[in-house]
Amino acid sequence: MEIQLWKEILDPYELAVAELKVKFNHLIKEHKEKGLYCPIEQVDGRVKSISSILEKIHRKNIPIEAIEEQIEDIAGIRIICQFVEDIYKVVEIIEERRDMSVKLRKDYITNMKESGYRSYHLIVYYEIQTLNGPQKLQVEIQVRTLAMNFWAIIEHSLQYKYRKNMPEHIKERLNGAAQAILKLDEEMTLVRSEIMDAQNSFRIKSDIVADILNNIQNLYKVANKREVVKIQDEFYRIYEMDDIDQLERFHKQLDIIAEGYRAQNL
Ligand code: 0O2
Repeated sequence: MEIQLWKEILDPYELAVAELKVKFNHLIKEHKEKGLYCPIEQVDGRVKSISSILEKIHRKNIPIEAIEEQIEDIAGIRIICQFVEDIYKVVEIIEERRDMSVKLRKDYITNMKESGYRSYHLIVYYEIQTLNGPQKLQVEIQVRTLAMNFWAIIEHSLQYKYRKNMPEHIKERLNGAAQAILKLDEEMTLVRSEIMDAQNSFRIKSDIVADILNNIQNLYKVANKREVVKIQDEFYRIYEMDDIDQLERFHKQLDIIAEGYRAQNL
């Protein structure tokens, strides 16, 4: 097939990948802004390379006119989560969305592949708008944990290096690593609530600190400079105590002081 024709086929998939990355990243942003834990840690996407499509056509004996119907992963989105539980939450979110519909699910988490590969795959239909009108495309969404992703990336490069002839001792090592990843994800699940608490307190603390610094900066415009320097020193003292209750108390007092100045300047 001519390069120009490949471009015509692949361009809409580029658009689908770009749109979906924006949408899933926006979901992360919305969670953050509402102070909610987001089951999505990171989003990535790609359009399958022509050589990889050709390899699949050859391997699966796909007629050239059936590429778009039979190759379901021309557009690929990868969603990375922190915990295994988050994967199922993400699947639920995708199932409830109105801008895509699920065609197929493959749960390689409960049914680990022989290679040791684990991930949840969804094939969805997603519609894009082009000059020629709407076009419904298939997109593969892979959902996996950070640990599963680490394993899959390494194994994928080794598969590429060795093609079909991966040495037995490397296969064994990869299998051992896959078991270790399984154990790691299980261990992480056991401390999930602790980790989420820690991440939550970190977020609360940085929001309070940002608010305090903003208030101090505004005070410089309206209050006596020596007074503000004293407040600033008090903030550093409390900050170093690493006590969130004290920081919250200081935050409230500073709000009252700032409010007083605002009222005076009306
Ligand atoms: P790339 O480079 O990621 O695009 P097939 O693609 O024929 O092997 P099928 O039934 O079409 O199989 O889909 P399947 O098994 O769900 O796999 C699709 C994609 O999942 C693969 O795309 C990989 O990205 C990933 N995957 C599946 N099995 C493995 C595995 O054992 N190891 C790793 N690292 N990834 C895997 P492609 O086409 O291989 O390539």
